[in-house]
Amino acid sequence: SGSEHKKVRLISVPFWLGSGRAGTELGPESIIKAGLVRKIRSMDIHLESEHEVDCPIKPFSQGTPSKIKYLPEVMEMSGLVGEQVYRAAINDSFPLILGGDHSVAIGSLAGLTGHYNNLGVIWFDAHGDLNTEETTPSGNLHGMALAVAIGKSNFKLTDIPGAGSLIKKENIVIVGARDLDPGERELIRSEGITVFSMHEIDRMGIETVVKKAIEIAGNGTDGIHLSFDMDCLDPQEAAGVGTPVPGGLNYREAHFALELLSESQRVTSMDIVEVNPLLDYDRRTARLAVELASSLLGKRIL
Ligand code: 5AB
Ligand code: MN
Ligand code: MN
Ligand code: MN
Repeated sequence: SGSEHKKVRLISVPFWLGSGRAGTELGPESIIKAGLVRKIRSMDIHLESEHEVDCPIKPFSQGTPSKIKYLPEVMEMSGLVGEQVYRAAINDSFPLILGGDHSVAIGSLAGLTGHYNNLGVIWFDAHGDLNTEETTPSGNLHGMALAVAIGKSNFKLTDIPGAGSLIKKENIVIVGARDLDPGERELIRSEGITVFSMHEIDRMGIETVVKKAIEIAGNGTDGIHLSFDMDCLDPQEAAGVGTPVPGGLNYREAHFALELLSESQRVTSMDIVEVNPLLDYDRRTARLAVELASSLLGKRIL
C-alpha cells in the first residue's frame, strides 16, 4: 500500500448539510469538470471506478429542532460513504473521496476504520473541526468532524454502522490552523492534540511540518488518511470555500506538502472537501483541487 497505488476509486459525495450552507454538494462535479478524471487517466494509475454516493440533499429532519443541525442526515450520509470507502480499501484501492462539506470525512473514517486497525489522520484545515455539542458556535457538523472521530462529542464515529474504533488522539495532526474557537483550544490543550498552525509553518517551514506530521500520524498505524479541507489554503489561492480565513498556505507550500506526502508512500486515502462552486466563479479552487490530488497521487514535475 502507500500513496502510489496502482488503483484509485473516486467516491463523489454531493453533500452540504453538515455546513449549513448550500453549494458544496456541487463540489464533486466541479472538481471532475476541472479535469480530475482526465488528469488521473493521464498518469500511471488505474482509475478503477467512479461512484457517486446517493446521499440526502434535502433536509428531512426539520421539525426535530436541535442545536446540532441535520444530525440524522449526516449519519445517513456517513453510513453510505463508509460502505463505499470500506469496499475500496479492502480491494486495495486508494479511496479518493470528493466532498461535499467536511462532515463527509466522518463517512470516510467510518469506512477506513472498518478496514484498518489503527488509522492515523492528517487534517489540513484553517479550522480545528474539534467542536462538541457543548462548544459549537454554529451547530454545523463540519466543525465537529474531528471531535466525532476521536470520541469527544456525544455523537461518535462508532455510532456509524460499519465503523471500527475511534481515531487515537495521539495519531491525529492538524496542519494549517489559524481560526480556533475557545472550546477547541481548550480541547487541544487538555487532550494534547498536535496542531501545526500557520505560526509553526512560518517558523519551521512546510517541509519540517509535513515530515513531523507523517511521523506522528504514522507512528504505530497501519494507514494514514489525509483529510484536505481546501480552506487550509490562502483565500487568494482558493476563494471558492464556505469559510475562508486569511493567512493560509500559499500555492507552493500546498503543492510541496502534497508532493512530500506522496513521496512518503504512507498515505492510504484522501478526502478533498469544502469546494463550493457557487463561490468559485472562475473554477480556480476546483482546478487547484485537481492539481493537489494529482500531486498526492504521484504527479511530478520531472
Ligand atoms: B470546516 C466554526 N469553527 O464550528 C464552527 O470548514 C467553523 O470543515 C467550522 O473546517 C468550519 O462552526 C468547518 C466556526
Ligand atoms: Mn493499500
Ligand atoms: Mn474542515
Ligand atoms: Mn475549514
